[in-house]
Amino acid sequence: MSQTFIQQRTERTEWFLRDRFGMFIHWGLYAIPARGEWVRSVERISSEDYRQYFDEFNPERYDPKAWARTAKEAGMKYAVLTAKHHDGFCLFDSKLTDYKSTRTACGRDLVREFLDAFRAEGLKVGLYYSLLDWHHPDYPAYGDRIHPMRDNEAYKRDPERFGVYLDYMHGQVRELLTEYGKLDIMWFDFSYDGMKGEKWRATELMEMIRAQQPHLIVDNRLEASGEEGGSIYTEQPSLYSGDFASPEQIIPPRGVTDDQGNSIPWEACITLNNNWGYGANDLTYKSAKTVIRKLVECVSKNGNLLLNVGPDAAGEIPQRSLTVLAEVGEWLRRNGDSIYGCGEADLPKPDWGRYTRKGNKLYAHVLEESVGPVNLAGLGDRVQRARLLADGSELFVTRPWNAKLYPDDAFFNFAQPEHFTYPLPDERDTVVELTLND
Ligand code: H79
Repeated sequence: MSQTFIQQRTERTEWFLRDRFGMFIHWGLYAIPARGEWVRSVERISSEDYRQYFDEFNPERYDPKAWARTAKEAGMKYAVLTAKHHDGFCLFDSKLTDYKSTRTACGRDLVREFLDAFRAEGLKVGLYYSLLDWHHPDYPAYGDRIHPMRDNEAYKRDPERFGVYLDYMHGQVRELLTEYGKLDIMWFDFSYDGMKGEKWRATELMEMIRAQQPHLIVDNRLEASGEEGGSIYTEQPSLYSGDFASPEQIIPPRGVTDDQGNSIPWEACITLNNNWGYGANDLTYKSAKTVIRKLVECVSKNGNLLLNVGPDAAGEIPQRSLTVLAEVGEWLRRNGDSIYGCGEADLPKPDWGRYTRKGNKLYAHVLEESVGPVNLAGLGDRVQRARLLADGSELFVTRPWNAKLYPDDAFFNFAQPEHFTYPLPDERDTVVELTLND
């Protein structure tokens, strides 16, 4: 039974593991305070005080077609938008609440427009849906570890009524799965303390999801993850273990495997600066070089990168994010063959960078300039030819006079006749395509 489950997971995630690079979009009322999507919790803001942002919300420059072009040109293959974050505000026209974008001044179903625009660009689409809800009157508040009203006794709630919230939550997921066409990913967030697994009625939820959209892939956050356990890391996952692990703000040092050492699908979700939701004063952006190298690191460990943008209150992706994404896309346009459809090489990590691999194509991501020939440890006479991936130009597999001590290794040079000093053609990541004999 679990074997079948893992087979199904392998089939469902095939496109996902091929696509490797996606866009995460955190957007909601919290774009107005512009201090991140946790602002209500961090500053213990009541629903009443948070109401001003609902009354004000009117993102007139929301142009999802422009977002979709940005994602596409960045080389991203899929995108995941927050249909509802922890604050409970819905970016879709749910029949189950008035706390939604269609009841604000903007009056638009932001989710539907997002889905239409991204599908039109040929991108796969996913929705993030928060299991937590700081707006719903039946979600635990007083005494909950992170609810904005955790210290306010007036927000003591009847635990018997948690079922009312669950009906609402399940109902909204059903709406998203039945009223919005084919989705590719559902991204639930998150389980903590006792709020995990069957506390969410997770089996029932997953049965509904699998019945409605069997191809859909789901993250692993209906159950506790990491040090708290979680059965996706075993060979006997439960129905709600999900299809992929979701390390957040970390790239797993050794990739992600189950407890038997089998690789399992995973996706690192990472911010471009230090916030998911728009942070007006957060200018701590990663460089394109860092993003490129982190994407390579994920793929070299069999993982995906879901890179976040936080559009502002007007509906625009911040210019600094656009600049970084454009540069990443420019690199991917010429070097994407070393990312899409690739995975780990099953070779030790080289001194000078990383490997990715697809069949008999081995991609050397040279991050550090070498002195003399570049060493391909253990590859002996397995390398047929070497090309600079960015332009297809010939590089030189050699048996250098000064490397006779290393008969089990292969080497390549960037020039012929051989040189000893090679400033890298792309200091962000110079990719060399090696064709292997086997
Ligand atoms: O949606 C994004 C985050 O809001 C959400 N997951 C990603 C995808 C997330 N939920 N929980 N966490 C992240 C981890 C919790 C971090 C916290 Fe904190 C540390 C909560 C309180 C202290 C970060 C720092 C958030 C507020 C202060």
